[in-house]
Formats: sequence, C-alpha cells, structure tokens
Amino acid sequence: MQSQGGIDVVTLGETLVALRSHTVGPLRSRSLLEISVAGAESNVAIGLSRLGHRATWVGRVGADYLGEVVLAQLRAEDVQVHAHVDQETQTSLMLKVRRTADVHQVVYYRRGLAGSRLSQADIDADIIRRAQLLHITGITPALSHQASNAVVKAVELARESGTAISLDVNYRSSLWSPEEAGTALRPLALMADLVFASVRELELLERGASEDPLTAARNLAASRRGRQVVVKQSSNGAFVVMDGAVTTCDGFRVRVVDPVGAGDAFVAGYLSALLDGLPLPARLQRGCETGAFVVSTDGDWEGFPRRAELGLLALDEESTVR
Ligand code: KDG
Repeated sequence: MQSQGGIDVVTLGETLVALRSHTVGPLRSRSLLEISVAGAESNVAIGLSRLGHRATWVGRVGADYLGEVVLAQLRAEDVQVHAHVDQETQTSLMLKVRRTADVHQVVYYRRGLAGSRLSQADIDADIIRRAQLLHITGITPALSHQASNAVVKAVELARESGTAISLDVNYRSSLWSPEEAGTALRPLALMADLVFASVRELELLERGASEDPLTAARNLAASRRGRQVVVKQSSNGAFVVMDGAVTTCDGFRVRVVDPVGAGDAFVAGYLSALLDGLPLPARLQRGCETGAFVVSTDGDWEGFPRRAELGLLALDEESTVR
C-alpha cells in the first residue's frame, strides 16, 4: 500500500491508565502497583509504530495526572496523538491484578470517564482522509452512544475518501450483551475491508460460527470482494478468508507470561505486513509472531517487537543472542 500524506493507520478509542500488581496474589494495602497505559486501539498504534509505521491515535483524556501519563507514553512510542483533553472528567483507569501465577483479573473504571466521552467533534476529517487505514474496535461503540457515533462518523469519512477500514470485534462482556454487540457491530463489519475476530466473536456477526468458523468466515467475506476475515485462534494460530480462498498459519510456541494484549498485537502485526505489501501468508505469520512476542512479556503491549527483532522467536528455546 502506498502511504499518502504521512499517516499509515489512524485509530480511535479509549486509552486507560493501567495499574498492574507487581506481585502474585490478592491486592492488599501496601501492594506495589506499576503504572502503564492500556487500550486496544492504542496498543495497535504502538505495535505499528514499533515496526516503523506512522500511526495516529485519536481519543480523550482527562485534565489530570493520569491523562498526562497516557499522552506522554503514546508520544514516547512515536504515536501521533490527537487528543481532546476533557476538562469535565477524569482519565479512564484499569486495574490488572495477577491473582494467581496464571490468572489475571482486570477491573475497569471507565463509565462516564474521558474515553467514553469521545464524540463526533473529536474526529478530524482530514486525518481520516490522509490515512491508508482506519482501525476501529468493538470496544468504542460499547462505551457510550456518543463514542459509538464518533466511530460511525470515522467510518463514513473513511468510506468517502477510500481509506480502508479495519474492525477488530474485541467483545467486552462487561460493557454490553452479545445481542447488543451483534446489532451494533454487524453493520460496521459489512463496511469493513478487514474484520478480525476470535471464533466466539465471529459468532456475534455470523450465527453458527462456534460450530463451523470457516463457513461463517466465508459468509462474512463473501459480501465484499477483497474483504479479509481473519479468525484468531490464540496459540492455535489463525486463518484468513478472502475471495473464497483460505490461508492458515500455526501459532508460535512460547512461554505465556501475560496473555492480555495478544489480539491487538496480532492485529498490529497483520496490518504491518499488509502495509508492507506482503501476501496473506506473511500477514498471518507476522500477526502470530507479534502476538507471541506480547504474550511472552508482562503488559498489554510492552513486549511488542521492533522490526529488527522480527525472527527472534524462530531461535531455539532459551537462546542467548549476542
Ligand atoms: O486488548 C487489550 C486490552 O484488553 C487492554 O489493553 C485494555 O482496551 C482495553 C480493554 O477494554 O480491555
């Protein structure tokens, strides 16, 4: 894909401050917490930026310390930031507790807070027009009516200007029911050039996906020539259906330290390979690889590779690179 006007991917959504417990076990007074940021869309933007693409994030933060953390972190990762600093509310927050060595509990503080107040006025038509790709997720429409309208406006602008649309279903059961999600996301999926979903998420768009994901993906892909329906299957890899053809990829074998963020990392890797003009197998391969990098590191995005690190996971287990 040719880059015009300096933006490869624009994304919009809620970025939260993430407080993560430092040790395994329940949270107690005097537990140590690490401060970072999280948010599916900005995770994708960071991933793309690490791989050398020009990524822009559009969103809202509060006029508070936490908002400053979000903006500083995204800028530190070379993401172009178009933020509305909302004077009337606070920055959204996420608490991630490592309850046992293998179980992470995530608690959100987002209702009515800055991320959910994203509105149509925050969407700059010029930014959408200048981008190769608009990436949205199913989280933003679930946050509020206002945020949902902002997504619709971005999608309409993208369609008018020929900017490709990428949708990651990213279902969050704490925000809405499967029925509500399906009703809101089906029309967006039908406008998208790329749809990313797990098998369970595909079920929200195409009934029967749980029993037969391949047929469901084919059905969704069939209504638009060139649409890529990408089904993420965690450690089992992924497959993509486009114009009736199916391409598959095995997952990478890595030690999972923290599974949160795997899906966003996959999307960033896939989109990166698409922007590089690589064919479908290489897009899946890079998606699986970047997903594996992120799950083998603490944090939702911190382990994302730089371009020079691609290929590192193909080394033997416990290799030392000198
Ligand atoms: O995909 C990783 C996300 O779960 C995380 O970074 C925060 O946006 C987020 C959410 O809704 O969980």
